Amino acid sequence: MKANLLAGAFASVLPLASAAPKSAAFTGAADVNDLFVSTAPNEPKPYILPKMAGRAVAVGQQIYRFSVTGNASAGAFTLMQTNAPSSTALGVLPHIHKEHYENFYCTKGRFQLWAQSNSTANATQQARVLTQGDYGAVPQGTIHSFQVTDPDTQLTGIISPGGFEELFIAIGDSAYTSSTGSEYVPAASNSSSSSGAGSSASLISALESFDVYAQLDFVPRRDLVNGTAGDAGTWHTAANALAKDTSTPAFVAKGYGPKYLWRGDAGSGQYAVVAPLVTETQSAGNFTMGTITLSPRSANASAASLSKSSFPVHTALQIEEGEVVVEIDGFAGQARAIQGDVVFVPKDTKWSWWATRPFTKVLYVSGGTGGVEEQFVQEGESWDWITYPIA
Ligand code: KMP
Ligand code: CU
Repeated sequence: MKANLLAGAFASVLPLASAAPKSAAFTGAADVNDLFVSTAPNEPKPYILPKMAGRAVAVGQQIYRFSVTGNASAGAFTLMQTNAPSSTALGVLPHIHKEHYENFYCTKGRFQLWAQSNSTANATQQARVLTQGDYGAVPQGTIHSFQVTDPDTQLTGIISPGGFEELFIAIGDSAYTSSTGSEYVPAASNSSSSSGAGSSASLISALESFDVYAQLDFVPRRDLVNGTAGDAGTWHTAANALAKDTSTPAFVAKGYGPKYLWRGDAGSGQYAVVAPLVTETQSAGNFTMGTITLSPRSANASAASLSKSSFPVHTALQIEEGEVVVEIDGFAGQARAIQGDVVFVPKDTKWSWWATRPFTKVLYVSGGTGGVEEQFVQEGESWDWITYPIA
């Protein structure tokens, strides 16, 4: 049943209408303009947070923006972005989380990520240089640190369970606002506070109530060759597997992880390429994430087949490339989301989504199993390519 509903979403072809006027037939119902918000809401509801919008705080020169909060996802996950200039110092001193699984996705620029399991005896310290689309998994009990090394860098952080943003709000120097939407303050670091609480040994040691346990004896290795140290050898040169369990850190270079091709109805030209980064094997079923790359909705499918499906978990889509259209029950019309926008749909909400542009790519996050990628993977075939067939 679900399969039909989702296939229908891809196989339909209503002309792209702009949002229905508020005065139209849907008396008392919302329209898609009401989806667009300026901060993540305090309880789960459908919303679209435009690029660079949302609550933000400055921690030294780093700006943290919160697209999905613990409250907005009823505790499922936090989705946030960190923009910062290049730095000669660590972005945060080495530390562990006991309760939180942290995921580092490079939206753009470059940063270095260190990870070493503290739960596996004699685990090797890993270091990687992450560029756009690269990913690092930091499960509970992993010593980790990062350093921003390019001037236009954005980390996307996915943290499970939700609510970890309270740390940044607590240690932030100030709320960050910019009427121009500037990524960060274009000014040189000129005081000790500009490197932030995470760079002070005494301050980071006082954060245990936020699930931050400083590991000040950890010495980040600097012997990287071709962007990697530790289990070197495959970084950006050969396939990267996801971790086999819930406690091993892992790194997946863009395009080098496992991939699945989902083919829509025969001859429809509807495709999805799913590249999972976290499945239930890594997260104990607490969340899943990865990327989905779509072909545009076919122009010759039947409008009558447009239908919606729901998932039993909260879903967030961060648009990476192209344009996505969404229809969500209770909101008349169609909303569009482009690069940097985040779409959030609560569990059990009927919705459909599709691409208008070739090679539209989203980063998906689900608050558990049974989410937006599952049908594509289950009905899909193992696939060696980052793109879908040419016809
Ligand atoms: C202090 C901290 C942390 C920090 C910055 C601090 C911390 C942490 C992160 C982090 C940053 C970007 C991400 C994910 C996590 O930053 O514990 O995408 O995990 O100043 O304690
Ligand atoms: Cu951390």
